[in-house]
Amino acid sequence: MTTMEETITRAIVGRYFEKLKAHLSVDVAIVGAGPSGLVAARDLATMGKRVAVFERALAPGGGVWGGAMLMNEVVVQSDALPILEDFHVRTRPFEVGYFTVDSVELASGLVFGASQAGAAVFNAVAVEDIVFREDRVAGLVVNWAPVQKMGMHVDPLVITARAVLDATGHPAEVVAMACRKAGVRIDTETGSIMGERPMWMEKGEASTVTNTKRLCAGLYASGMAANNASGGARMGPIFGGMLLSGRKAASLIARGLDA
Ligand code: 48F
Repeated sequence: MTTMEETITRAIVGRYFEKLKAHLSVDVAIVGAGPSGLVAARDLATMGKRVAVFERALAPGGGVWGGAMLMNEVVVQSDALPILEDFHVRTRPFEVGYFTVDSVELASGLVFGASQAGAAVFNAVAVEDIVFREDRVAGLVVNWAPVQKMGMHVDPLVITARAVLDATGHPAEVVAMACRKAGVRIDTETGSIMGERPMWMEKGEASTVTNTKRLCAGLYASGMAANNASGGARMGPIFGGMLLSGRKAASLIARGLDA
């Protein structure tokens, strides 16, 4: 007779590897489950693309959970409200053009929305390198986040992708790998990472969206990663630009895939 212990273990191992095997080769691999990555994931999955999100942290949601200085509210401008409506995240009007959102509802709503749309979110998985073949970014090299954190000498595995989105936030980790290890010239004024500028909220909000683009063959950047790559300003706890950046990234990537 099968014991309950055996059944539960078989269910989890079987279903996890089913999910992983279905995403070893994807249309879009997104690195980082912050606001821009999760909006892009939902939009692309809604368009019927096969999407996997790799997030180093145990809890997807990136920099949303803690609001500002751990006060768990964030601000969103009116032009990003349609995105929040798509995710069924509630807002409260503050002053003209500004709305507040409970950051726990926002983080959980973005994760739920991306998952429900069909994107697979692999949490506690770190991206440690890229695949670079025939002059393009062609996938990700991944490992369990605790393996990376503990500095264990364990070889990684590989996810192949038609497009990769760097949504890693401030460090722009994937773009940095492409520049450092593959020597690519990216589509910025200098051809390399220009570095994030100090805080200037209006400028940062606008540049987050402008800087969201394809940086080289197979590689796009969104959110703060896009600002770091192209020299945009930081903006702190206002999130409209992040959400709009995710939406723009999804539309650029979809256009690239369909071309
Ligand atoms: O930083 P993050 O929330 O990305 P974002 O979409 O949004 C930025 C805002 O949260 C905030 C801000 C708004 O004013 O400035 O910072 O640009 O989320 C990035 C996620 O990427 C994960 C990281 O754990 C975080 O959850 N991440 C970073 N590097 C890796 C990674 C990596 N190498 N592998 C996997 N995940």
